[in-house]
Amino acid sequence: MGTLFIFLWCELLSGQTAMVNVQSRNLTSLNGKWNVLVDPGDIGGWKKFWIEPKPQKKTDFFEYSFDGAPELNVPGDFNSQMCELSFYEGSVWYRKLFNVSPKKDTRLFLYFGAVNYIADVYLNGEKLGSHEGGFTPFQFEITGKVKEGNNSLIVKVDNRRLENGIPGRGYDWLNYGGITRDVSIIETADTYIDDYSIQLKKGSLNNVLGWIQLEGGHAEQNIKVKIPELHIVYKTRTNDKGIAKVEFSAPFKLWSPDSPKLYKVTIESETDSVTDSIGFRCIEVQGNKVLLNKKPIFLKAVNIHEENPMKKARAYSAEDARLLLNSAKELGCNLVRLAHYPHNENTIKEAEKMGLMVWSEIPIYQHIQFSDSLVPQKMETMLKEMIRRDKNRAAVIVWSLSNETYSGTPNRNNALIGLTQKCRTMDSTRLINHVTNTQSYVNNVFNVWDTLYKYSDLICINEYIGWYDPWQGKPSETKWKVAFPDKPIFISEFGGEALYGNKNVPTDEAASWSEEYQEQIYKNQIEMFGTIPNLCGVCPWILFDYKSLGRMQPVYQKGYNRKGLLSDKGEKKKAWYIMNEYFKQK
Ligand code: GCB
Repeated sequence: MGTLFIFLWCELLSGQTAMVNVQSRNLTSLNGKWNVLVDPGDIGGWKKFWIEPKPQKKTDFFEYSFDGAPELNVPGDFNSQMCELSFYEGSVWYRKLFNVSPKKDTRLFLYFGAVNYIADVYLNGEKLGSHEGGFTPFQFEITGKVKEGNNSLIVKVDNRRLENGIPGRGYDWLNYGGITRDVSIIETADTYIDDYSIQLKKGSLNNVLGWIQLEGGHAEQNIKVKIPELHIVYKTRTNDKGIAKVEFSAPFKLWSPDSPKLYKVTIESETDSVTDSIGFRCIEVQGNKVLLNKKPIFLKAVNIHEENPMKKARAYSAEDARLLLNSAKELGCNLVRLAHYPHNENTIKEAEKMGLMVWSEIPIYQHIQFSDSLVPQKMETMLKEMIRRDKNRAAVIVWSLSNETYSGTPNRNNALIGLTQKCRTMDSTRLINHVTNTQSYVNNVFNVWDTLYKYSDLICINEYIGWYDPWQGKPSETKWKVAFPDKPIFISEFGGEALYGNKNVPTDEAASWSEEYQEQIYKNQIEMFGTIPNLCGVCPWILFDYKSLGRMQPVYQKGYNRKGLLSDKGEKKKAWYIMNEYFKQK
């Protein structure tokens, strides 16, 4: 087995406890109603009976109880489910009672799709562990800890912002807290298929290069990878560490937005078997172009937050995903930038089925404390968790590692350059980007530079000319000075705010918040796009108006960022039609 291959595998899995890849697993859902105790004063931590069973004697002091406590839906954010928690940032304790009958020679894991932001997890009064990070999955092995019959699972969730959190203290979206994604029990064989990577080798249209990892006492086993539709039965064997390299070729019909082909892929060991739906495609940058399956592609993108505008809640289900993604399709997109954190798995899978490429990012956003000693480790863990979950999804073409971090911040460059290198060793097959707004716009000359661009496959620029910055000449005469002029340029954000229905008012001032003002920004931006060298795509900010505590303009915003092309009720603003027309022409 090649040393390079072992290195890639190790980078991705190192430091992780067993983390069962949940695709096609036998899952027992713990979704549904959970009892909750809201804990604004943080007393649950020292009143330890919160995590213990009921008092035994009548005289036992007993001030708090999950029995009879209010209920919240899991998955779901707590802010949208109880009006007194609308803007809450603090602790909420959740409890679920459940029954299991553990079988002999099987292992059980407790899986959380995501909890925002810190989760402390207790099973039958015993602490299983903690997890930090609001948008990636985690799990604990509960074999031998879970009892036959009744069990009590308690999760303390704390969505308070932390100075050294990721994201940090300041961000422009609602801090939805809670158990926001699925909770399940996974049952596996004693030695089980823990994880696998089955994707095309970088630059190839037909060679698969990947690996399989078994976990458990019986490490060395015969393995088969089957793709029935292509009559593939690839045989290999795991080594004494449970690892097998996978390398074969096949005449794949490639995944693309026009033809989002997925194959049923089964991996069989002697003790276990899993089935996944996998697409095969090749994404690369050559010179100043982005190539999908070796053909140049213009990235017609839109930014999306993980919020269902109709429910005014954190999105999590396949239905929520379809609402957001169908709207992106209708706009004419072939790519969705899932801002600014990894979105739920349903979104990735639905996008993959409907032929939308996905840009996935970790929430290294603006105010990160790079000089805090804990931050580098947190960044790396989040990156690993994102890649681990979605590395087999063909739709994901970009790992984006940061957004608008400040170039003058101490340790920022070292931390992010290091992270980029780690990311390339974990997965070299996708594009890796940083988004910055290290720029100046003077006398109609746009100057773009940032050390991070050297390490980024695309030059990704967020700019809000016409909104935060006034035009300084004719958009069609904008001049560009770009460091690293040979790379493709992607406008990852642009736009301005308008309240839907606010029409036919003076259009020449931003303060009018009119649809016409926003429409004009889009017209000007499109003229300017014509001046950008190596433009490979554009991505308006944003698809729907969305909730944000920082947006409290009392007449027009009222707690919403109004840069949506669609209102929070899904109504099309005038700018929507401009963007739709542009994408049709591209
Ligand atoms: C940005 C940020 C995005 C904001 C947006 C805005 O540059 O990347 O998260 O929400 O601007 O609306 O100002």
